[in-house]
Amino acid sequence: MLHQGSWFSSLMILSAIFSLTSLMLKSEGANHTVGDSSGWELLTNYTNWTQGREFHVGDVLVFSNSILAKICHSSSTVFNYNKDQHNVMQVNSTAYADCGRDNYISLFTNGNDSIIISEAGEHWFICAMYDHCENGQKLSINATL
Ligand SMILES: *[C@@H]1O[C@H](CO)[C@@H](O)[C@H](O)[C@H]1NC(C)=O
Ligand SMILES: *[C@@H]1O[C@H](CO)[C@@H](O)[C@H](O)[C@H]1NC(C)=O
Ligand SMILES: *[C@@H]1O[C@H](CO)[C@@H](O)[C@H](O)[C@H]1NC(C)=O
Ligand SMILES: *[C@@H]1O[C@H](CO)[C@@H](O)[C@H](O)[C@H]1NC(C)=O
Ligand SMILES: *[C@@H]1O[C@H](CO)[C@@H](O)[C@H](O)[C@H]1NC(C)=O
Ligand SMILES: [Cu+2]
Repeated sequence: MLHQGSWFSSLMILSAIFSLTSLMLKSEGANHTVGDSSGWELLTNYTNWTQGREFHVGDVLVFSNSILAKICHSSSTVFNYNKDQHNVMQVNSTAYADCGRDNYISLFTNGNDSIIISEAGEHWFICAMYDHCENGQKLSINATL
């Protein structure tokens, strides 16, 4: 009896530790480098990039430069996306679909923007520079808790 009881409480403690650990790991939040090695640019299909990827509240979307551009400018500070060429505009689904730039939610123009996903659901981002959005520089993600 005593044996069984202590075995049970050990199990309880173990499972408590396990759920606490996974909670802590979860609260850390993953970094998603948008476009991976391509970064935030014109030639990447960001719908493809989201395939097989999970986004959770607390994760961070990092909009930065491509690996190639990093290598080309390796000795300078140009590790960011070219902010004369691109930006990151968070919009609603309508503006995502028609590349509307008039009523945006937020605008990021740093060249190295880390955007924390603070809510579950869909989030839409476009590049509002030139005709980049019309040419497909847009990202839609669906985040879960
Ligand atoms: C995400 O990136 C930030 C800033 O570079 C870093 O401090 C943090 O540890 C990273 N998180 C993970 C889970 O890699
Ligand atoms: C995106 O994926 C589709 C289908 O999987 C493929 O046909 C297309 O070439 C991909 N586009 C890019 C830019 O990789
Ligand atoms: C870009 O942002 C990341 C994460 O915040 C940081 O680790 C990195 O040093 C930044 N790079 C530049 C060039 O500012
Ligand atoms: C997006 O915002 C525009 C402008 O405020 C609005 O007309 C439109 O209905 C919104 N779309 C959705 C799906 O909420
Ligand atoms: C990106 O690829 C998807 C299929 O994965 C396709 O439906 C979509 O039209 C493509 N977008 C562009 C801008 O080519
Ligand atoms: Cu752009």
